[in-house]
Amino acid sequence: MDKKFCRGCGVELQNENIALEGYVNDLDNDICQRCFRMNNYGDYQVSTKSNEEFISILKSVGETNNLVIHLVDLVNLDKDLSDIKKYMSNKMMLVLNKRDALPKSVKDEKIINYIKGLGLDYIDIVIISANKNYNIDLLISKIMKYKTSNQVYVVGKTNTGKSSLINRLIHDYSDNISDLTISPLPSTTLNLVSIVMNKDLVLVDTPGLIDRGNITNYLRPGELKKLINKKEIKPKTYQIKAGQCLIIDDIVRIDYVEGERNSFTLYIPNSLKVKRMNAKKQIRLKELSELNLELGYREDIVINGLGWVKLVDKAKVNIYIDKNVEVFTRRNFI
Ligand SMILES: Nc1nc2c(ncn2[C@@H]2O[C@H](COP(=O)(O)OP(=O)(O)OP(=O)(O)O)[C@@H](O)[C@H]2O)c(=O)[nH]1
Ligand SMILES: [Mg+2]
Repeated sequence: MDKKFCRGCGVELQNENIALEGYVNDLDNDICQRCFRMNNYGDYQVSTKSNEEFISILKSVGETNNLVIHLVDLVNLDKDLSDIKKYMSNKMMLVLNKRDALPKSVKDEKIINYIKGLGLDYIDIVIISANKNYNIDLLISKIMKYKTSNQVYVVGKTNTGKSSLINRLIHDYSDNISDLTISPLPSTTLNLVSIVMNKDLVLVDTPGLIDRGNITNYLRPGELKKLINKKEIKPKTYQIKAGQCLIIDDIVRIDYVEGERNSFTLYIPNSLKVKRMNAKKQIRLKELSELNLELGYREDIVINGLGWVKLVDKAKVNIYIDKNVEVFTRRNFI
């Protein structure tokens, strides 16, 4: 019998092992049980596929001459930009998603200037929101302008919103009734899924690369829900003196070790609770891995998958966080 693939995530369907991906009771179904449960009950199951499989899928995209859309999440910009390009030399357009999660006061121009400062090579850059339908018309016109054949791929890190974007395009620009599976968990899409938009355009969804340093790999599903930016992030500013610390939920602690009175502005999901405390009197989260950072003027502390903290003055800080989560500094993004 011919192989059959799930219409939601692309995995090969099988009716032999309920514990394995792609399981369906009946091979007449078009959607695997994992997608069905995610779509209907919000019951999320983590995938067991490896990043190596996803990398080889990306490399296969790299063997085509088709236009590639590199999708990144604006809240996790620097890390989402990394790694993807080394697997392909296709003509590539950079699309920055989740504009709705950034404060409205930030101008798109400022974001574009930040990207230009990184010196990356893309044929064009577009800022969009797949969920809030921002600049989607502009994006589709650019896809039609740059495509080199009928096939256009959407690639990126996991959770950047590739499937959400394609769903948006399917619903607004085609008669196709397909629905790709989306979820806040890493690795929702498991294989290539081709969507016929019309006779001139086939969009291909791909599994996102897993970023080992991203915090979403190390949180329980309940905690993960708090990280979803459903609305615009409301930055929280604290005036901090050396000797004080900020504790963000049970996730991360930032101790201000040395420096002048400084302003710390947090760009993190609104549902996370922040406490400012006296560092000496507080032992909370000190059991986590400790990282010492030294910041220059106008730098951010970026916590991969969570958000960032904007500082104005020079500072020495200690960060306490899960040892697998990547934390780094960059010049102020906004
Ligand atoms: N705020 C906001 N969230 C978005 C947007 N687009 C997608 N999301 C959310 O991002 C999460 C991941 O979306 P998916 O479409 O599953 O991401 P993906 O890139 O296909 O992920 P993989 O299949 O794992 O590679 C979901 O919680 C979406 O609701 C957007 O424009 N704005
Ligand atoms: Mg997906």
